[in-house]
This record gives sequence, structure tokens and C-alpha cells, in this order.
Amino acid sequence: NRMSLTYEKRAEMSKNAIAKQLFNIMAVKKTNLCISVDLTSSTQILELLEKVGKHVCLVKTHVDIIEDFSSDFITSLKELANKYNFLILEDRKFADIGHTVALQYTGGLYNITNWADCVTCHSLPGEGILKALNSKSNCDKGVFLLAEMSCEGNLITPQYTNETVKMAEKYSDLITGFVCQHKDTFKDPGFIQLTPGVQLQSSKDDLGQVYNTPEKVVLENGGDVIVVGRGIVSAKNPESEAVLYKDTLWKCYIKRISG
Ligand code: 6AU
Repeated sequence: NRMSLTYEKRAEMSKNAIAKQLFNIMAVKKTNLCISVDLTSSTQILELLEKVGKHVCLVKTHVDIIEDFSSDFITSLKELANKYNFLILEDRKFADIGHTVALQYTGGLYNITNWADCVTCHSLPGEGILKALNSKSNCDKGVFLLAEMSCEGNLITPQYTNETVKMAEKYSDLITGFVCQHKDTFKDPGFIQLTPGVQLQSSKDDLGQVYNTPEKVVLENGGDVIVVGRGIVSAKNPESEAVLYKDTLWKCYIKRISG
């Protein structure tokens, strides 16, 4: 049962290089917090990461919302990743045929393979999408496959979730883990459960996002890496809020592996 295993132990069980690295970073930095930097200015993003970088294991970007994207931004982002020892997840949510996804992954303005350690991807188009990402990954990249979503009314069914996990098992060198909401969604302890929809109080936004508390997400629902966006980014003091989330989430993990 992966709930009671330590991140160190699980790193040894991962077949994907990024999953191993991420488990080890969490263990070393004692944080399972992923910050979702959903800001539209590159300066704002870099300023925020300068403050919260030491408190997170993973930084999640939506690069296509940045208004002043440049290669300098990527250079600075990579410098921060080295300085503070975090990985970079581009939340691209690929969802097209393999050929198109291969082009989106390696080309265009953003050249995602050049800087992102891992990306998110929908399973909807079937195996071709994983073949495409695998062919461009050089064995040193990762993919988080969406098996469930946090927003109310989403169309994912239990069967879709199961088939998604089966599809991933064939590509365990490539798959870092799943974006999902429940501890029983997958079994293999080498995969990482990335769970968004988290704030200190359970609530909703006005566009369907559903927030659960750290206790619920880590202790009941099996979240391994916890994605927090507006809970930190929109706080009056993002740095102290990041520390609060980090400490709260880490305590939940310690309780989980002790219990
Ligand atoms: O904490 P928030 O609501 O400000 O931000 C949550 C972040 C957003 C979403 O694009 C993303 O998490 N997300 C995802 C991911 C990570 O793939 C899946 C999902 O089901 N729900 C969700 O919110 O950047």
C-alpha cells in the first residue's frame, strides 16, 4: 500500500527518471508542495519564485498565458530551478493526435522539451499521444497523465480513469504519475499522485473548481505532490502562505507514513 511508504522508498520503485528525482527532492527539502504560478507576466513569475522556490519541490507553469514570454525568461527560470532545487512541470494538457502533439512538444514558440522536466497530458486520444511524447523524451523527461479532474461536472468516468491507468502501465519509463483525486486510482507506488484543487479551507471558485483541505487530500485521498495556485499566488504575503502550506502538507505526509 503506497499510503504508508516513504518518498525515499518509492523513489527506488519508480521506473521514470523524473519520478525518482521528484521523490528524492521531496525527501531532501521536506516539501510536497507544488506551486502553480498562474501569472501572466514573466517578471511577476520570477519574483514569486525567488520567494517561494526554496519551499517547493515542483513549479507548475502554463506557459501559454505569459504575455511577455522570451528565451530570457526560460534562462532565468532554469537558473532558479538549479538554485532552489525544484523541477519544472509545464501544464500543457496535450490532447491531440500523436503527430500534432510531437510538434507541440518540441516546436513552436515555447519549445517545451528544451526546459520542462515534465508535462501534463490527457489520455483521451489513446496510446498514440504517449508514443509521441516517448519518442521525443530521450529517457530523461516525464509525463503526468490526467486520470481525474478537480472541477465539478467534468466528463471523466470511472471506466475512463481505469483505462487511463492501464495505458500508463505500458509506458512506465515515461510516466511520472497521474493527475488524480483518489488514492485507489492507481496502485503502483513508483507513480506519483499529483493532486490539484487544494486550499486551507474547502471551497469552490465561481467556474467549477473544487477545493479540498490538505488533511483530506493527503490523508484520505492519497495526494503525493499537492498543487496550490491561487491559495498562495493571490495571498497578501505569498511567501509566508507558501511556508504555511508547506508545513501543513508535510505534517499530513508524516502522519500518513506513521499511521
Ligand atoms: O489552485 P488553483 O485553483 O488556483 O490552480 C489549480 C491549477 C490550475 C489548473 O490548470 C490545474 O491546477 N489543474 C489540473 C492540472 C494540474 O492538470 C487538473 C485539474 O483537474 N484541476 C486543476 O485545477 O493551474
